[in-house]
Amino acid sequence: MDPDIKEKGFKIFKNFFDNDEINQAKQIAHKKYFNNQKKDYIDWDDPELWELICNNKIINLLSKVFNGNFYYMHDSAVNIDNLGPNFTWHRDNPCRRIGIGPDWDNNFEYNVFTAIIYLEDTNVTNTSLSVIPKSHKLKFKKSFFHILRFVHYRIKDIKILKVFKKLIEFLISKEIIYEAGDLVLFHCNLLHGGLSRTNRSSKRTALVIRYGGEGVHSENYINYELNYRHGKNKYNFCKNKEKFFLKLKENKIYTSPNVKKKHIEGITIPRFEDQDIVIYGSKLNK
Ligand SMILES: O=C(O)CCC(=O)C(=O)O
Ligand SMILES: [Fe+2]
Repeated sequence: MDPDIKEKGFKIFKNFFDNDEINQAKQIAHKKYFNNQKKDYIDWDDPELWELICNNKIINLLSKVFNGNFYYMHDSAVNIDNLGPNFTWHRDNPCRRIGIGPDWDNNFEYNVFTAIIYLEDTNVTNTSLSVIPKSHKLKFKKSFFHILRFVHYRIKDIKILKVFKKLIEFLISKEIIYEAGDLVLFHCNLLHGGLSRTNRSSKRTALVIRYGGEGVHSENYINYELNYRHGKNKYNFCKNKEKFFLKLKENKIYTSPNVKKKHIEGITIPRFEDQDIVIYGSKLNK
């Protein structure tokens, strides 16, 4: 695995998407954005999204990152999201509490990744990505940064402690300023979060796709995405999934989404996950 990603947990690839690819992704976001009333559009059924999931440049990049086969984790979205002022970091993997559950089994290197491609500049959206380097490693639990992160989490809604929160952010995290087309690849168990750089919330549009290598971590992720979140429900509404699966197979990134529901020790399921929002797009103040 790329030593930089292995060590810090993330890597930035500047100007990864060209203008055509950026616009293709933005179109998906717009179709979703205007979907709420009619509910007749699902991005997972859209060949435009399949193209992006199987994008040659992404696949070539991942071939270098993974030592061997890798697969689509049946998890992707192009969303216009509202990043609020009560920022704190999160992990994307099922076992979000460090050290608890199979994601933290040190016998198997953690090999599930989030690929996020930003479709607008930080300067335009007033948003950025904050990451805590090395927080994907078990030894992070023993560091002082782990405690500071916990304090930050506990005070995230307390406005008068804003300066203190900013100080913690300054001490333990790295802010990634992006331009449209930049790709950030990170381990799903790295602490990260979308940051609004103003006092109010800010909207940003991004394409997020998850890929994983062989082994238990990918199996665990798919079980989580399909059986505990809304993956399976999404496919229930898709009309063309067989065509999509064929495309994934052609690109050698298909693994079956039909996995039996298994208990995951230490699982965190984000609260307030509304099925309609996940399937048809976010309800924003339009
Ligand atoms: O908004 C961002 O920049 C990060 C998004 C994110 O954390 C996610 O989709 O899991
Ligand atoms: Fe995330």
